[in-house]
Amino acid sequence: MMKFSIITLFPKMFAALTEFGITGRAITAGQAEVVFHNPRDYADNKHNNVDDKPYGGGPGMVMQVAPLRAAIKAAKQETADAPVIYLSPQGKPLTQAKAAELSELPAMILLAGRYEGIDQRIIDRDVDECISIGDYVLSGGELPAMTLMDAVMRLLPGVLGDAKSAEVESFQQGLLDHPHYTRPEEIDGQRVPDVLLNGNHAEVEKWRKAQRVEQTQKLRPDLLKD
Ligand code: 4GM
Repeated sequence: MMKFSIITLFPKMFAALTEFGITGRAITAGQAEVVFHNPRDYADNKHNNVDDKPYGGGPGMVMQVAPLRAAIKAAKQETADAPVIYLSPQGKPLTQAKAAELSELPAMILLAGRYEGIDQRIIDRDVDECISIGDYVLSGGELPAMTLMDAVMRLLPGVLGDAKSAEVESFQQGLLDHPHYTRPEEIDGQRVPDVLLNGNHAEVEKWRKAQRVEQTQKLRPDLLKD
């Protein structure tokens, strides 16, 4: 059982992950648990504000230390020695290898920021690791947190069927997937490759491997560099 503790101002966004598909089933089947801590619940002012103007001026707002630190503390009390991971464009890139590494942990605390970011002192003292899902900026860390959770959850034992588990291994070999086809054999003049119709399993596997190498060479040659 993997426990994800999420620090977010918008816990409802996570329904996209917790209520649908393979990730939803992982939770109902007890392979993963997701709990939320909302910094808003720890705000000390009467309007429950959790942001303030940046020192030094400039546009936008910054998430304050106190409510964020209180939410992290509450998460830590439930999950001793879970790393605090901040989703940020400044983080180390999320890769399949990183997801596999994280899937070995019993728990993690994911910090999803809003506004222009969080006070640096949270990063300096409370955050163990910064992870980025790619070189672009989103309006909050929730989608990056869900992306990381999905990548990790599908690697947990029993979450995917045996067939799907083989697919996971395929990316871990550093190659793209091969093309897929289903019925009918021909549609609008487009035929399924003959090799897939012959029932020769060894030939099919050989073709798929060749396709994976070819697709990777054509679409992502950077993946073949080493
Ligand atoms: C800027 C600073 C993560 C933006 C702090 C978070 C993209 C990623 C945010 C922040 C994010 C990423 C929130 N956008 N590339 N937006 O992983 O928390």
